[in-house]
Amino acid sequence: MAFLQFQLEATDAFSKARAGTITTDHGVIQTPIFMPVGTVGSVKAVTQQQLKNEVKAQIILGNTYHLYLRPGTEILEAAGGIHQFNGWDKPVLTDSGGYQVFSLAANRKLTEEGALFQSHIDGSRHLFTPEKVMDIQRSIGADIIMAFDECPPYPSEYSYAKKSMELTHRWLDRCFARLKETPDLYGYTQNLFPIVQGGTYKDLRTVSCEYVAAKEATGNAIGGLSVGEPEDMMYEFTALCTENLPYNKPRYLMGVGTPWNILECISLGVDMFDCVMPTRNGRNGMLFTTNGVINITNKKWATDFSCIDENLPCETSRFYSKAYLRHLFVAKEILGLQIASIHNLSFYLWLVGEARHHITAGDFMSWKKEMIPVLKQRL
Ligand code: PRF
Repeated sequence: MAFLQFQLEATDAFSKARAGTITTDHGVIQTPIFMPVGTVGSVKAVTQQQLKNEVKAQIILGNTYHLYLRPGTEILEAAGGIHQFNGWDKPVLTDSGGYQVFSLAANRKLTEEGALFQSHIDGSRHLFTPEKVMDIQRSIGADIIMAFDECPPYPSEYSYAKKSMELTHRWLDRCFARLKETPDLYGYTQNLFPIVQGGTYKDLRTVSCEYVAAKEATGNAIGGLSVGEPEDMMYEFTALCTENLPYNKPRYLMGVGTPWNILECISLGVDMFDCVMPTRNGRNGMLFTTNGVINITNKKWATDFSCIDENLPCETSRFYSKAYLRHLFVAKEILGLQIASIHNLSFYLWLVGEARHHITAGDFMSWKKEMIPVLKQRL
């Protein structure tokens, strides 16, 4: 049992894109990779078998905030950790809860010690500290665990972004200290990824990258982006961060994004992505396909008996017709949510797999240039 390893396999000559392999105690991940979001230990509407066989997911995400509130660490520990509990035996990453406390919980209060909040489920009061969040992530047992951070909103004043970043850095030190004092509970190694913050200020981002890089973690994350800033600004700050983070470690851009965001950020040197978009938008009838974006509830699909996407290796995308899926959405059948979620996730995994293929083949940038307008098309 060992810390994760990152092997670079190919680098693009015309951009900063790279193809690599991450090896964890629960298996390998081929990068660039998209990680489906399984907030409460379940990717909404998709079974673990479907994730493996149809979506071809290699790693999924969980959220500390949700898993702590329900089912709680006692049950997770009794199960022997998240992999044993939900049956997903491949790699898992958990977010630290900082971001979720600030987007979901009521009566949040931030102090040096941590974040006080009330549960969005029953109003009960809790305190998340860096130490507590490390302990919870020990109990959950993900292969990759995230540092406890504060993600300032966009826009934020310089003085606020600076204070917030400094707090995130002090919390980061406490996360590493706690992790060192506590053992892996389940016989495999957990990897702590620090998170770069610093809002939309270049000097702060640079300082934060240096602080994070000095931790010599097995991988590093970029937080605080895709929080409402213009898309070009998100790219600008992603580029600044990838330039200042270690070259030989995986870089994870948190909460990004659309299919075209992902291709652009791969070209900027990002290796790992997660986003609720394929599942959440899928449940609202928005489908991402190899030909463009579809609103499946639209009348125009009522008699289109062609399959959802003929170009994907996913059986669900090739088996069901657009007309049938539209009918399921109109009739509010739960099968519709399941098919849309499986399809969108399969599309995202196909997209990063194709990106990897083109990086290795040496034509990533020309492929990306051709692909983006097609992906953005509204059908
Ligand atoms: N921090 C953490 N999780 C996150 C973010 C962050 O900044 C974001 C921002 N896009 C998404 N998820 N811990």
